[in-house]
Amino acid sequence: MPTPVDPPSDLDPEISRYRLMQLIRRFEEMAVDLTRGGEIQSAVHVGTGQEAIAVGVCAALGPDDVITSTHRGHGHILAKGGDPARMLAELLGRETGYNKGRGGSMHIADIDLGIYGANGMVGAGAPMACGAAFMFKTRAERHVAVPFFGDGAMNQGVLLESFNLATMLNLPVVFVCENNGYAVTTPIAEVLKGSILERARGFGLAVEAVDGMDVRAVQAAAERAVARARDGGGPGFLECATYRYEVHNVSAGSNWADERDAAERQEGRARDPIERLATQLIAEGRWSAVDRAQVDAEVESELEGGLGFARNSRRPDPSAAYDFMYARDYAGLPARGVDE
Ligand SMILES: Cc1ncc(C[n+]2csc(CCOP(=O)(O)OP(=O)(O)O)c2C)c(N)n1
Ligand SMILES: [Mg+2]
Repeated sequence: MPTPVDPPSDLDPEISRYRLMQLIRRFEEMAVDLTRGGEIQSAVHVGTGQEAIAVGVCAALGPDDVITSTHRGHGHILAKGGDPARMLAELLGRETGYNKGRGGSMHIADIDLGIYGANGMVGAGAPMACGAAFMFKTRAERHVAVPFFGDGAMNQGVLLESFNLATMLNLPVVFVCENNGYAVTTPIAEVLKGSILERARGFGLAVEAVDGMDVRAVQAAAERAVARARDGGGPGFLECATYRYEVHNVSAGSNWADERDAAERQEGRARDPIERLATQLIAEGRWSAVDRAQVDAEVESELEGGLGFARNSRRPDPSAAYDFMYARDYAGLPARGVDE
């Protein structure tokens, strides 16, 4: 799959961003259905509603820039060029998956694409991105590292340490906070003192608040922050206001009720980033409903193909469940037993 910075040449770049958001939306809806249906056996955290942040930010990145992601990482991974077929295979626990079926949703990574991993530990991607940025700086490479994280992660000490490190060392990092207003079911306003933006500004980060439901606005803000960081102008911080459509996570057999206010949920959905971009493109005379339906059909067929690939792939043999878990399984490292 081409990376978003290298869209199919026949597509208007904005239409390719629509396509990518739609791919993420339908991938995650499919993941939810497969999980509720029992075919995916681990929990999935989906970011339906939040697609514009992943797509807008990754549109500002090049192939050598890196991202770190979260427990809600499918969108980031797809936006940086991840292969939906291998991702589905991973979710279905197949050998052809990104982690050979041993990791599931929260461990998908593709180092060659600059995807330094989804991450089940809230906030843990931020210091990893600082490490990557420190490497770029040490090697005098003009690349940028972008950690995505949620509003809840703003209360993790490691985030604050990362902000300090990034400004003290003037690292090429752009922190991207996806503020969906909740950490699991806790409204962020009940647990975060002060303001997210002012907290980041206090560390000397160049901050900007952006409508995370508007892919154009996200991309423009990301381009400013990435260009500054790339030129040695210092780390940045984007607070992207967004809304998560689904419950916090979905797992087979559990059916969490959504405790959020119905009017709030409706309001969140009314800001839909995909509808918004489609409406803009059609109103500007650059696209038609027919062309949109064609792109949507292509997305469906790509995902159906990916699901077929995943379903037809082998499951790991249970006796090999621990293979590839430890670095000793990789070439060049001495073989060591699990108990050593
Ligand atoms: C260090 C750590 N603490 C707690 C958890 C449990 N946990 C998983 S997701 C989550 C909420 C995270 O909220 P936020 O950062 O806003 O991300 P969102 O889920 O809203 O995308 C929590 C507390 C965890 N995975 N890691
Ligand atoms: Mg949140």
